[in-house]
Amino acid sequence: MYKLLTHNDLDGVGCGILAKLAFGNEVKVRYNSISSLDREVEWFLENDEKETFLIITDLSVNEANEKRLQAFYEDKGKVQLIDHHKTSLSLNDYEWGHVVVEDEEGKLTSATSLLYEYLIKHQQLNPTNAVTEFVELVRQYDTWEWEKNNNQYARRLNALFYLISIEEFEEKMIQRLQLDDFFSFDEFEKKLLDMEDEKIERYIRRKRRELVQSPIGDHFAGIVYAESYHSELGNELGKEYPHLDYIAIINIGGKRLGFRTIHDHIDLSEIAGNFGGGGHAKASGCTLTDETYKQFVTDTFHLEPLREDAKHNRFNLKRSSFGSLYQDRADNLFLLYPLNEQEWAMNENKVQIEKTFASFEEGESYLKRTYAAWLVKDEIFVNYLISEVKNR
Ligand SMILES: [Mn+2]
Repeated sequence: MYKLLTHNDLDGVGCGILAKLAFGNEVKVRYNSISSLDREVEWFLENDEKETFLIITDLSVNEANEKRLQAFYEDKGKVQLIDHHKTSLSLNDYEWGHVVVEDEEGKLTSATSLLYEYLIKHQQLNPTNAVTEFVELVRQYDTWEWEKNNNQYARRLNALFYLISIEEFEEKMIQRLQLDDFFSFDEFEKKLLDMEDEKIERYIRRKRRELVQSPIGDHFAGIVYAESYHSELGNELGKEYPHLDYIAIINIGGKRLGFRTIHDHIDLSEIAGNFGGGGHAKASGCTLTDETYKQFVTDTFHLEPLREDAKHNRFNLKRSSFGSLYQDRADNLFLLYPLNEQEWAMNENKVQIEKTFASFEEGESYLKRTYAAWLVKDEIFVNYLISEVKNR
């Protein structure tokens, strides 16, 4: 018998699906949150049969269980832990620990991709096209590579995962991976996913108007309240406001704080770590404590949301050689324009400020961080230009 204890997200359930493909009725799979794993491990060590091979994927154990598992292993118990989180790397010190963050080719791993390799190597599972495709989609989603590759297939696989129950997802996928030559969605799933996409779009449009910004520690954060679609929301808001180092998403009911970034120079596992949480470089989270509540909720509650840049302009465009016109809540007007190939200048109410910028992005970031300014509509821009001409 095998027992698999794994995470309850797509990557964790991907492991469950592979284990069932490999072992069929010979494996019992339990899906866990990060916080419930240690209880499950203790329960296994106290109650399960000695013959059962314990596999743990996509999660790591606390120090006490680390010791218990080592004792279990020394006592001829069978255990294998497979994970890809940086924070678990020290478990490689044990013979039963296999933690790889990046493979030999420099590709980021996921628990599902590591387990797939493991099962193939031990000849417990035959690789097929469909399974290989499925594993790659899960890996791309879990490592955020899908975003760089714009792999909508991977994104939709995760969306489907959250639209149906884990049991239903498992069953559908196992059947498909056993029967089909290639991995694909059926017509009903496609329709369901299209409807979900539209719903997310409307949700994000609404949330966009609620975003506030604030310096937090050494960083500049965007802050928004949301209970669902954290990844999509963090991603959209991050792209919309590149001057923000990261987006903090507050779930008051769940007492959780999620962090998302689109920037490579930000390591969110570190930032969440400072607040007692953890995760990846581009997505992490922590509990809403008294300290984080004060910084992210109390101290920002009075702030006005950021105004959105005008979307349908034909003339007042970003990076334009004529300049791009912005406005703040005090009705100040800012024109950001190129001086030459290497330098951008800024006029505040028609007077050039001393500071210049190495790029449009740098200038806009300064404008948005300092004045929370937004790109104005064409109408205001045209009037501005007319008055400029008259003054001359
Ligand atoms: Mn994972």
